[in-house]
Amino acid sequence: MDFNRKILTLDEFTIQQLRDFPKATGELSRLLRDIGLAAKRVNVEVNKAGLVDILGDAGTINVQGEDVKKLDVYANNQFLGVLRHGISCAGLGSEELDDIVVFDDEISNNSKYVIMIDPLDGSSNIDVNVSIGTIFGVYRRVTTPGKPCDRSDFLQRGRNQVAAGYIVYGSSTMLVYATRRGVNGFTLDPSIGEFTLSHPNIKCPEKGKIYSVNHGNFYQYDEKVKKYITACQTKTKETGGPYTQRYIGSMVSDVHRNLIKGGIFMYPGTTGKPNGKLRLLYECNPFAFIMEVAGGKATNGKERILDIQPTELHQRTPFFIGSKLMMEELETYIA
Ligand code: P6P
Repeated sequence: MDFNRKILTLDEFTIQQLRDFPKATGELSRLLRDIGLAAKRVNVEVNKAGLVDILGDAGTINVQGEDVKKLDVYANNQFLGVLRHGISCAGLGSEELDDIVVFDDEISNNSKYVIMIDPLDGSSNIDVNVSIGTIFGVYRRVTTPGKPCDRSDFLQRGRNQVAAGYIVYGSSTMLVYATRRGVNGFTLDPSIGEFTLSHPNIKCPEKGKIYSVNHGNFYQYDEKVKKYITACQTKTKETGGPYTQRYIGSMVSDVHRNLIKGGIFMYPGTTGKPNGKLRLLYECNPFAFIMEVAGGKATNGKERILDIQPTELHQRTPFFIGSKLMMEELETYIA
């Protein structure tokens, strides 16, 4: 019997990874499987969002001051519920919650990890059927297991992440996650209800021809950023172009596309929002970790995203991420 089937489920893959680390406790593998379970539940609702009355505002305003859509709330509760009842997570920080949630029970207090999550990013696109996603980062806690986790466990530099990933609820539903050993993508097979390995060992092409930015803010960007964007628009065959502009306003989809095909995604600071719009801890850090493992780069325009010491759970940062050589060209404009 062929025991080396190529089509591995997420569970089989994470367990197989354990074989390479016999001393591993399996906690991280269980954590990733828990996330996969919650993602499958969210996927069901996202897929039928157009059919049932789950659209529309939940009537509340989240910490971002944005209308909360019911699907945001549902997604947050799914991940919160699965992780709280799992055995691999001591607590969680979420875009949808003002403060961290400490899973203060004996098993959770002995867990090694905490999670930062954006349960449903791009939710403003829900009503118009544009792909949306979940983004998460896994940190080893700095406080001593055995006691409840605290805020210091969450305000860590992104380079401390042990794993990070995202789910894109699109034409197909994919879960992509990275550890320091590599980036792997799993596509949900609805016929068996399992994420199956479809994109092993993802590497971001060193060069691409896609640049992603909201041109609507162009005149609010720093002059050096404007110069780079203009350079992207005037690339020729001789200078590595021509480039194409792709931006759907859903970060998970935009960055996923550029990770696979090569490209650069930018959400710069503007005169109105000098720190940009995107959140460091649960949007930028996870993607920066994934992109670096895949061979790309991610900065705030001045320093490596993963080196930034956070001071607040919901702090924003300007964000530039993508193919190594494109990021290095950007740096010649904005250094
Ligand atoms: P803008 C979605 O609301 C989001 O947080 C990201 O997914 C996306 O990249 C960005 O905002 C889009 O923002 O200002 O260009 O509409």
